[in-house]
Amino acid sequence: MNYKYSPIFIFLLILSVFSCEEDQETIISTPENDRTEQQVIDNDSLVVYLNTHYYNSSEVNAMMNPSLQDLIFIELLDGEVVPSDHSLLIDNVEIKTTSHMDVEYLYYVLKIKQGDGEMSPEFTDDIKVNYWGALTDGSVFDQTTTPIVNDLSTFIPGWHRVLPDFNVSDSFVSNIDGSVSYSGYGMGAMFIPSGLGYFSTYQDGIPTYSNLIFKFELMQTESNDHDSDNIPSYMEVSDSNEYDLYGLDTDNDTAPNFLDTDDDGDGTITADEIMIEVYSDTSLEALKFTLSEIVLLSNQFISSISSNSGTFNADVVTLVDSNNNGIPNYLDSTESDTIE
Ligand SMILES: [Ca+2]
Ligand SMILES: [Ca+2]
Ligand SMILES: [Ca+2]
Ligand SMILES: [Ca+2]
Repeated sequence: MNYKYSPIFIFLLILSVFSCEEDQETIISTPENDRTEQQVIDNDSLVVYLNTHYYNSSEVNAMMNPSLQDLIFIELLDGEVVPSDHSLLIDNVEIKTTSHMDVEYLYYVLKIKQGDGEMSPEFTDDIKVNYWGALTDGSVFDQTTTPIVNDLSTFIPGWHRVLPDFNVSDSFVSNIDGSVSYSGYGMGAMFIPSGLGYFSTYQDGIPTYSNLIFKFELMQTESNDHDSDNIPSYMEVSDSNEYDLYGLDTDNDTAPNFLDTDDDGDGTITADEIMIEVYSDTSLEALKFTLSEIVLLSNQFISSISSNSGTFNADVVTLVDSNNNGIPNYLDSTESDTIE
């Protein structure tokens, strides 16, 4: 049989030609911009924006619960002065610095309300938020109409830095239509360079290397322990980068610690290598008081309070180090005592 001219051969030949074309496309695609160079360009453009836009400061600051729509950014036209009761953004934003992918970034936060609730999210926690996102040319690429709940760790790096600086709301009421109205929530805006956003990745409505502006309302937060090993995820991050969940894999089994139930790979699950004391009360206030009276050692922490059919629970976790080598049992594969 002559394979050379068989339909299958021709089919494979065509397929291989297409594959080659695909490979060529990959090769000629534009290389990613240098992060440090891009940061300089992005920061210049953000500073221009903040110097040429003002907001309705008196009005929004006087509000109990300002909404996303209440905060308005207005362009300062050539020769115009900032109207009274308004403020130029550059005079009111907090200038922040952070390191991401070995580059020093500047970003800017406008704090309207800190938030009256006690809790602030860790970047690994679930958050309930309303937000509005736009480019510096004013085009809006995304906005919520009702609050969404999402895992903050899945958001862009800029959000990881900004949201933990705000507090949640301190009260809410349920409306007749089933919706919930929050009061005393944290509210503000962030102005972030592309390197803390999507950088070279195109998103719907967001060209590559776009600086991003977000307004947000932070309603609630809930602690995440992605692998349910009783070590909250914010404590299972890289030693060198507090925002890197994937950079810590103690037992090198390719499962990062925040997704690994046996972090040191010694065959005893993490939950059995730490000590947990459960505190319960039917009164949340009473439980909080009890917890506030506990003097915590440096190897102890209190897990977040959960509620279960009328009872409030909190765990006091002790990271036991049986052989006193400075490494707690759950991260020490040489130490496998099980604690009951
Ligand atoms: Ca965990
Ligand atoms: Ca691991
Ligand atoms: Ca773990
Ligand atoms: Ca273990």
